Order: sequence, then C-alpha cells, then structure tokens
Amino acid sequence: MRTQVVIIGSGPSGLLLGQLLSRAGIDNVILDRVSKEYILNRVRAGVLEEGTVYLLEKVGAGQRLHREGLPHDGFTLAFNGRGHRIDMLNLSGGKRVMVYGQTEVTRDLMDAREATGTITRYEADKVTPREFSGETPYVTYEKDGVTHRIDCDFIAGCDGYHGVSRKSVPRDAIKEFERVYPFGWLGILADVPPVSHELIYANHPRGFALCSMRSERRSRYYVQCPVDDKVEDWSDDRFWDEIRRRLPAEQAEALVTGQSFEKSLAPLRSFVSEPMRFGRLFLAGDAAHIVPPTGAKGLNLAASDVHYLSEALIEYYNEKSQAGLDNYSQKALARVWKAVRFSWWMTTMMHRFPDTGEFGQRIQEAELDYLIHSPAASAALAENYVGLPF
Ligand code: RFL
Ligand code: PHB
Repeated sequence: MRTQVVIIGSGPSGLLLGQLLSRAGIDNVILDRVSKEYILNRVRAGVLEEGTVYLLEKVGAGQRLHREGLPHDGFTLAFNGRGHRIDMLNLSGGKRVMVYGQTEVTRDLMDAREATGTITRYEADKVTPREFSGETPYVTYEKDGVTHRIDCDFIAGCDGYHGVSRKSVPRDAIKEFERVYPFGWLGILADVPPVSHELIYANHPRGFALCSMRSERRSRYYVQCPVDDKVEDWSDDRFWDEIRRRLPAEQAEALVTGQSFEKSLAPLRSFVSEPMRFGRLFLAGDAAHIVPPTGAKGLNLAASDVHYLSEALIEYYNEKSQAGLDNYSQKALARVWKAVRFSWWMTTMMHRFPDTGEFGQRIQEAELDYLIHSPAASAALAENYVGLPF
C-alpha cells in the first residue's frame, strides 16, 4: 500500500492533521495502537483556545462544539480564602476560550474523518517508522498476526509521549529537556452542576485545586495529591472533603457533591524534545512535548503544531517547496517554549511543593495579589491563557 503521509496516532493531533491534509487533497492513513472505543474513553483536556476552535471549524468538526461548548470570558484565581475574577475577555482585547472536552473533540474529528472515507487502522501492533532519513520512508505494522507495509513521502509522529516515533530517532540526534513535578492531579467527573459557571484555580496551603466542567450538569474537579497515591485511596467522600477545604468558604458551601463516574491520577511533567523534524519524520503534539495541565495548553499546542505542519506539507505538494518543512521545527518550538514557560509558571505559583513552607506560601500569595491588582500582570496572564497567536 502507498499513501502520501502516514500519521501515527489517532489522538487530537493525528486526527486534526489528517483532516487538514485531506481537505487539501493530500492522501493520508492513520495508524493507532489501541481501539477507537479506548481512545474515546480517555478523559483529558477541557479548554480550547480560539485558534484551536478555528481549526476545528475549518475541518468541518465545529458544529457540535458551537452547539454544546461553553464559551468562557473569565476565570477565578482563589487564594487566602477569597476568589478574584480575571476578566479574560477585556484583558485580552476580546478573546475567550471554549470549554469542550477533548473526548468530544476526538469524537467529532473521528466522525468527520469517517464521513470522508479516509483510512484509519485501529489496534495496529508494532507500528514502526522506517528509513525516514532517506527519500523513501515507510511504516510497518501488524494486524491480526499479519505484517503490513505502507510506503509514503512523509511520516507524522502524533503518537503522544509514550509513542514509538520519538523513540525511533537515534539518541544523538535529539535533545530532551525535562522537569518532573513532585505531585500529581487526582481528577473526577461527576454529574453535578459546576460550583461556579467559570473555572476556579485555587492556591491553598493544603495544595492546589481546580473546579472545571464539561457541561452545565457535569463537573470536572481536580486536587493536587502525592504522585504515588492510588486512585483507590481516594473515596468520593475523601475527595469532596478535600476540595471543599481548599476552596473559599462561599464556593465550599455552594459545592454540590455526588457520585463520581471517572477518577484518575495524572503525574505532572514539563518535557520538550528538539528538534521536531528528522528527515522525513515530523513530531507533533505530546510526542514532542508535555506541559503540566495547569495552563490548559497541551491540546492547544497539538493544534498549533499540526497547523504549522499541514501548511508546510501543503506548500511542499502545491509549490514543490521545502521551505515550510525546513522551518517547521523552529516555528513550532518557538510557540511550544512559550506555552511550556506559561504552564511551568502557573504550576509553580499555584501548587504546594515539598519545600514551599510558610515563606514560599507567602511568596505565592504576594505574586497572586500582584497579579490580580496590576493591570499589566493580569493582561499578561490573560494573553497567555487565551493563547498566543499562531
Ligand atoms: P494523545 O492524545 O496522547 O494521542 C496519541 C495517540 O497515539 C497512540 N499511540 C500509538 N499509536 C500507534 N503506535 C504506537 N506505538 C502508539 N503509541 C501511542 C495513542 O493510542 C493515542 O491514541 O496525543 P496528542 O494527539 O498529541 O494530543 C495531546 C493531548 O492529548 C494532551 O496534550 C492534552 O490532553 C493535555 N491536557 C490539556 N490540554 C489542553 O490543551 N487543555 C486542557 O485543559 C488540558 N487538560 C490535559 C488536561 C491532560 C491531562 N492528562 C491526563 C495528562 C488534563 C489532564 C488531566
Ligand atoms: C479540564 O477541564 O479538564 C481542565 C481545565 C483547565 C485546566 C486543566 C484541565 O487547566
């Protein structure tokens, strides 16, 4: 079999890239290790920047998003027992974000892809990118015990942090930057009305807490916890007690609790690998970088990467020019590092670290106090949160 671009990974970056290429007439095949159902059961991101929404609209996956998504004009920073609203819309010159779950984004992209009849192979074992340093790359995989080969012009590694693409690159060709945080987030989903119609990011001496949502009836809440905690250690009652203690009194009293139907623990990490191109293999999304979720940037970075990559591939096919491909890594990394910086900063300011202590707590509160009172500092926060342009 032959195609123009083999995309490894059917997460948001692979699916969005596939749609951007298909609508430009570029033939592509997606391969994923797991089943479609497995992917649709992963609960992850919730906040979409306007640039991400625009790309989803562009590829015909924006209708349900506009019907069911919740546009947000601001969010609350809580500390010292009080909440303070950041007026994102006014501070950013008219930008807002959309609260719409990654699961739904993925479903909409899968539906749009299926409607065009483009090939996706789920449950493909031992996917391996080959010969990408030369002119004739190909990818092999196994399905139902049979080995398959797809010849192609380019390979897009959209297979997440644990994927095979980055690992296929010779060690001396890649430089990795990493910071592992000494805590995780325990997240739950419950069919209870959100405590507030906007997100609340809370700094508390007991640790960080986040109140988010998926709809007006479904809440997504997180608390900072030790990274080696087990999900089983966290009964619903323990979770509700803990988040209540970390919120300002007004929200703690208003919190509606109920049975959770999803509970998971995510470790927090910042990671960047450079470059993002190796001959005819390109990395995009979590395959190339990870940010802690505090800045809500991971999925949005996946979208800006595949925007740059699709433009470069379209330029290659339409104008026979390599310039976009040659620039891809540098262009994507310039935006990636700014989001890595923002996510690291939000994480540092909002969480309790082993060495935070009383001095560190006061420093965090002073920074938060400055942030809410200085129009310049609030504007910088809003500008980054709504997403830097791409
Ligand atoms: P994904 O989603 O991990 O998809 C990769 C796909 O590749 C497949 N794969 C393979 N396929 C074939 N062969 C192999 N060897 C393979 N290995 C892996 C996998 O099965 C999978 O289907 O990466 P992608 O597409 O780059 O998307 C990245 C986003 O998923 C991620 O950045 C976000 O979820 C991060 N994130 C958030 N991002 C935001 O923009 N806003 C948020 O509000 C936000 N909140 C979050 C988050 C991530 C979280 N967790 C769980 C880490 C909240 C949390 C709790
Ligand atoms: C979410 O709704 O899952 C969510 C929202 C904001 C974040 C991280 C996660 O910063």
